[in-house]
Amino acid sequence: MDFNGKKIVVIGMGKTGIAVAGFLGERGVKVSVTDEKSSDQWGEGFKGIAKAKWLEVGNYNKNILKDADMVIPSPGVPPYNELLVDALRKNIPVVSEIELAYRFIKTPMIAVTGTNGKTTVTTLLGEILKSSGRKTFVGGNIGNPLIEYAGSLQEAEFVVAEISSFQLQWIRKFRPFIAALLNITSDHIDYHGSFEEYRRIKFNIFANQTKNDFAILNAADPAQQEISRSILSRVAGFSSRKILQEGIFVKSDKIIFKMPEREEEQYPLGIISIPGLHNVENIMASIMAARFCGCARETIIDAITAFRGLPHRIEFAGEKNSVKFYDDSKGTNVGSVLRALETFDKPVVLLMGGRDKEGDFETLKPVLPTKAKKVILFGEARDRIVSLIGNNVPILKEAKLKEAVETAYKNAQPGDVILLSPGCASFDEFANYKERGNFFKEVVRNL
Ligand code: UMA
Repeated sequence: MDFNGKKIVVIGMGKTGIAVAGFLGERGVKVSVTDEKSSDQWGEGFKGIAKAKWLEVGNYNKNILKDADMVIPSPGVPPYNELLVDALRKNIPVVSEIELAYRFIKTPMIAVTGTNGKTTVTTLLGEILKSSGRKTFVGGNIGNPLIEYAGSLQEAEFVVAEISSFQLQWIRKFRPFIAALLNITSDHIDYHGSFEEYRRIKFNIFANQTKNDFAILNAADPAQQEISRSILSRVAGFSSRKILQEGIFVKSDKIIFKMPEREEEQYPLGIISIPGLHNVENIMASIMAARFCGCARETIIDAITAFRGLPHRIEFAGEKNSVKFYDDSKGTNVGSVLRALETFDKPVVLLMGGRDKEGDFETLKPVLPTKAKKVILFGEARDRIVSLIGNNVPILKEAKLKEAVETAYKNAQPGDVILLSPGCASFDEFANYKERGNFFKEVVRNL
């Protein structure tokens, strides 16, 4: 990319926008930044670049696009944002931060996407590679923008990148040598406009792969199987539900990995300590990616055995009078609520709610009577959820999470499980899902 004398507009001054502006400024670009919030609410890092000569702070309106050669929106800026729409109308190239980073990253990249499980797979794969003695950068949607690595000395042997649909929206050449799509269920409809569009954007992860690359897909998902026909790279499927001719699958108490021109390998299911069939799938995708990177089976087994999962994902959060509490605050869509419910072998008291993302809560209607004893709804989304899940399970409503937890506890009996799996974003009450999960644990401690 030739940046000489160019003007690039960066929209959004959170983690991504600030890192992108710094990266471009150091390379001689005139960077114009803007944000819908006032500058006192911009990310911490802004102070570090605020006085740079190459920086211009612009108002949040179309004038900022004057003479722009490129626009780089932060992931949270939706495609219907009026600055973006205007940029496209004026034929100004719009690219995402991961696209920019990709153009500069020389290290082989493994990209992991999916509605749920991507942080788990990204983290575990990073652990496996590191235990194999491979220096690895783990980044992307997980928290540290890829552009930070692009601007560094790039000393890693592999980059493992968690990639969201928001980041895949504006790619052109982004091409990971291994791309994994774990699953797709409804999410972020408020951003993408429809499930079909969300799915189309997710498939972008394979768009530029060639025959030397690997595509890891869920072999039990008909939509993914359909798309696999148009993927140019080598497709490797995983399934926890059916035996595959090739790929990775579960057979009795083992995971079997079977690929042409490779000896069949086995991994005992007993090495997995994180709960649920969805995590078996996450582990299978991680094993395949790790083997394609050349990690040894024994090292993979050791790393999986040591992996205890991540906070706020069906995490045990304490016990009071024989009532067990689980924090699944990361469960921000309906698919993840279903997975969390499936993990327990008896009906739970379910805490659900927060800020709605136009979630497809009607999917829960047939499941709740068998999986939940009671549902306590809270937050902005509570009334919409009631209208979609029906009344064939007892429902109570509270405005805030604290009261919802207290009501759940009052309504629980010894031996019950109280599960926070909100199926919604946290932003109506909290800064993010971590803050919500930590608050939940604190309320539980104080009951
Ligand atoms: N903003 C605008 N106009 C808009 C929208 C936002 O100006 O239309 C401004 C906001 O006022 C704010 C800034 O943009 O100042 C925030 O940008 P951002 O929301 O893109 O947040 P970043 O801090 O850059 O963090 C992003 C990802 N956030 C989102 O995708 C919403 C982080 O993922 C990611 O870790 C980080 O880049 C580094 O790559 C978070 C996330 O919630 C964890 N991701 C979603 C998810 O996992 O479901 C996709």
